[in-house]
Amino acid sequence: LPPTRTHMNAVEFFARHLHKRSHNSHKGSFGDLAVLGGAHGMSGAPILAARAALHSGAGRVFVAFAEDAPAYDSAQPELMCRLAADFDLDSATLVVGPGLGTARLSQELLARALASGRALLADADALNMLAADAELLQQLARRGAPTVLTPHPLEAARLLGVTAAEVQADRIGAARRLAERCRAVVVLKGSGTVIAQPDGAVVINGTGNPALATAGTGDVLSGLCGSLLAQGWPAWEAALAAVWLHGMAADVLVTEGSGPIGLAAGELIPAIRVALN
Ligand code: NPW
Ligand code: AMP
Ligand code: MG
Repeated sequence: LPPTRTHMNAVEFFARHLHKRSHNSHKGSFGDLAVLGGAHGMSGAPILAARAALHSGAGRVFVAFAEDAPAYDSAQPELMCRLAADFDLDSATLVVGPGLGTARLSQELLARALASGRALLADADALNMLAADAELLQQLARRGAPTVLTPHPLEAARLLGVTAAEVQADRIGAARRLAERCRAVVVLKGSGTVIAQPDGAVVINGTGNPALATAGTGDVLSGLCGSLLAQGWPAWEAALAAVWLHGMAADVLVTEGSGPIGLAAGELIPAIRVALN
């Protein structure tokens, strides 16, 4: 197996992969992203992901709600809100899962999303539905387009058919197994997030802190990573960059802001924007 890297040289990495915006670029130059989520009572999750995507540079960001689509997000009217059933899933890079629920309608949406030829990030309830349906999991592994999975330890455990304690006992092994089985880049979240490729390459992220242990931070990460995919970053580099930036934003907020207690996930978004710029 390739060696495990415990950190990356961020300055060198971003100098290589983050390109200056050309003078004549336009919104079409930075990709379209759609976040599919938001079953009844969980609209906040895809909105957080979409806001994170907007502020990390995607050209156009849609929120495709499974249910209860609002006309617009009054705090972020730049986002375009749609009902997922009416959305052309081949028209954008996709983040699937934040607050999506696992009902029949959501399963159908996930199957449609997996069939799209666009880059796709699966998180949260998309991972829970994949864990419960071998056919969907096969469909995932057969995808031709770039695919990223962002499980937390319990979501990874459901996918692997083990307990969260077993995942935590061998985080590198669990991330590698999932990446190999799903033929996708896997981001196993939690303190010391592990990013793994199907060929066994692994990086352990060095940024981030327990201020992130609050609802919605995973949704922000999925939107950020999806935004980089929409802007044309390859899956591996998008995952490494997103995890590093997300953790760095939390580190800056804790050391230069108001300390580790009480961070709200949405506060990460302007800090991610600053870190990226
Ligand atoms: P415990 O408590 O230790 O037994 P679930 P979810 C474990 C949406 N959201 N290390 C831990 O288990 C999401 O997008 C909506 C170890 C924890 O209790 C999903 O669609 C929001 N264990 C849906 O809700 C904001 C860890 O997993 C359990 C771990 C359900 O997602 C919130 C939770 O897992 C949320 O994002 C770690 N590092 N991390 C909104 N504003 O609309 C997690 N665990 O049962 O899959 O529930 O992650 O909350
Ligand atoms: P989720 O559980 O999907 O909301 O994702 C939580 C996010 O917060 C992931 O990016 C985790 O890696 C991060 N996170 C949670 N707890 C910690 C911690 N103690 N240290 C560093 N990152 C954390
Ligand atoms: Mg989550």
